[in-house]
Amino acid sequence: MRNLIFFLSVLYSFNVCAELTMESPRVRAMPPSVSNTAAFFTLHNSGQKDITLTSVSTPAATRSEFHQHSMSDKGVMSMSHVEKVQIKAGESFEFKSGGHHVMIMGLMKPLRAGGNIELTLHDDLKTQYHFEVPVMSIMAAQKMEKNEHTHH
Ligand SMILES: [Cu+2]
Repeated sequence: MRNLIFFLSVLYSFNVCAELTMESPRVRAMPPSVSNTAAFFTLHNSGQKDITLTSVSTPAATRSEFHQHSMSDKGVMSMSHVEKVQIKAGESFEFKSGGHHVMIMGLMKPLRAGGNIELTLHDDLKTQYHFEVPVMSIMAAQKMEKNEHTHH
């Protein structure tokens, strides 16, 4: 019995990465002249501990960062780099247009709708979470966002 418990606890520790799941991932296809784009998704932390994401990387571009959009008093939208994104235990966190997003800068080649990119999220404990994010036309991505909102 003791061995079984040990075995289960080892299994459990290997399974840590699966505690962060990604729903509705999408990255916007851009015209070839535009070298930046943004990725959106909802993250769910099914684990017992909060997860603090500190950086993001992708082989599809030279640089990527967590960004946040905010509205000034004058109604001007601007975006800024976010150092940390905390996904609380048992909760979801939404990256959406007008809010948090993954800014992808310096695309190696234009993204075509129908393809996908690899995105790796890194936390403060150096755990890496790998995801595949489908490339969508802006219209398809917006349609998905609308559907999501009517669901909830
Ligand atoms: Cu941005």
